Amino acid sequence: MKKTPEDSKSESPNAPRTAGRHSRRSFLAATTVGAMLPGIVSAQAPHELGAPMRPYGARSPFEKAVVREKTMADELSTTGSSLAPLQDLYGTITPSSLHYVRIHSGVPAINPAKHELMIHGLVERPLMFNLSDLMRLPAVSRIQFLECSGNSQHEYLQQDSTTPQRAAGLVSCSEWSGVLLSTLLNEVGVKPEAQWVLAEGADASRLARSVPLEKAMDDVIVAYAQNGEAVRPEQGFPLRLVVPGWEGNISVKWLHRLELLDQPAMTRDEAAYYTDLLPDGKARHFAFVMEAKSLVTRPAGGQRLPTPGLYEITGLAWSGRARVTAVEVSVDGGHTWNKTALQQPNQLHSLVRFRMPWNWDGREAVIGSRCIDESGYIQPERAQLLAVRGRAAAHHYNGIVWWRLRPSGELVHA
Ligand SMILES: Nc1nc2c(c(=O)[nH]1)N[C@H]1C(S)=C(S)[C@@H](COP(=O)(O)O)O[C@H]1N2
Ligand SMILES: [Mo]
Repeated sequence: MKKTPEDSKSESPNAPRTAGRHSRRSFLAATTVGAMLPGIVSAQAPHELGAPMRPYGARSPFEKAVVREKTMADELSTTGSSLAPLQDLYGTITPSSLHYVRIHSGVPAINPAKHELMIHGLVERPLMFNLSDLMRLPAVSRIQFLECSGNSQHEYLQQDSTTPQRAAGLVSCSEWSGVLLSTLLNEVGVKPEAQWVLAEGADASRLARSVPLEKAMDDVIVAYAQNGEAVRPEQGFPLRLVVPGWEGNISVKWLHRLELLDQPAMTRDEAAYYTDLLPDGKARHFAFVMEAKSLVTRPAGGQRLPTPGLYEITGLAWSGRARVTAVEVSVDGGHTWNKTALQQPNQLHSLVRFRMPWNWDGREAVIGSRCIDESGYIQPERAQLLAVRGRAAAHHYNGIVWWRLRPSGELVHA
C-alpha cells in the first residue's frame, strides 16, 4: 500500500496523538515540505565510536563552505575587509570566527601582558591601565552590532551585489564585555574644558578617531571580550573600543591611547575618509549614526527554492539611532508590505532577526524588507536616498535591497 506522510507519521512512536497531531497535519497540508518516510525507519545502524573531545572546539567539517569573503583587499590582505556570510547565519549573534573584518594595516600580534592603555590630555590624573587593572573594574556585557560605514558600497554602486554577504556583509553582532569608558574617565577625572576623546589603535596605521565626550560618557565600552572569550585578534585583541550604533570606524581596535581634547583631532579617518560628498559639493562628516537598515537573507540572491510552497522569509535589521520597532517585508517589489515577527529580546543596538512565513505560488516575486525604528525613521528606497545624497556619497548607504525570485526558483539581485 502506498503510504501518505500522514500514515508514516502515525507509525512513529514519537508522534503526538492529540492536539499536536492535528496541528502537524494542517502544517503538512499547507505545504510540500519534507519527504515521505520510506516505510519503517530503522534505528539499527552500527554503533561506531566517535571522535575524542578537543580542548578548543571547532565547527563540523561539513560547514566549511560558510566563510568570510574578501573584498577590496590588497595582495597580502593587510588592508581591506572581509564580509560576514549573512545568508548562512541564524539568530542574531555573529560567531566571532565569522565577524566581518576591516583592517587598515594588518592584524597586530599584541602580548596582553605587555599591553597598556594610556589616558592623558585634559585630565586631572593621567593614568596607565594594564589588562588586570581593567578586569578589576566593574564590567558590562552588551549585545551590539558593528557596521562599517562603507557597508553596501556594492549596493550603492550596483556592482556585484549578488548575495546578502556581498550586499551588506560589513555588519556583525557580538556580545561585548569590558569596562564602560565613563568608568575610566571618572578614574582619571575629566577637566571641564575637555569636549572630545581621541582614541588611537596600536596597529601600524595608528588609526585614530575623536569621540564626542557626551557619547564617551554615555554607552561606549572598552571591550576585552567578545562572545564570552577574549576579543579575537582581528577584532582588536586585547582591547578595543565599542561605540554603539555609530559607524564601525570609530570603534578603534587594539586600543592603546585615549587623549582628552577640547576639539576633535581631525585625524585622517575623520577628515579625509568616512565623509560623504553631497551633490552641492559639500561633504557630510562626523556622520556617526548608522541609520535603520535591513535585508532579507533567505530566500535571497545566490539561492534557489526547489519547489513552490511554504518558506520562511527571514533576515536581519538594525538601527544605530533607536530600537527597531518593525520590519516589513514585500514580495511584490514594494507595492504592498507585510508585518514580520521580531525575535525577542529586541535590544537597542543589537541585530534584530525578523521572520515571516510565506507560501510561494511559483510565480515571479520581488522580495525585500524595510526597517522602521522608534524615532519614526523608515529605511529608504534607493531612489529616495540618491535624490538626497547623489552618486558620490559612498558611505552610509542604507537603501532597500531587492531580490528577484524567478519561476525557476532561482534568486538574483533585482
Ligand atoms: N586600530 C584600528 N581600529 C579600527 C580599524 C583599523 O584598521 N585599525 N578599522 C576600523 C573600521 S573601518 C571598522 S568598520 C571597524 C571594524 O571592526 P571589525 O574588524 O572588528 O569588524 O574597526 C575600526 N577600527
Ligand atoms: Mo569601516
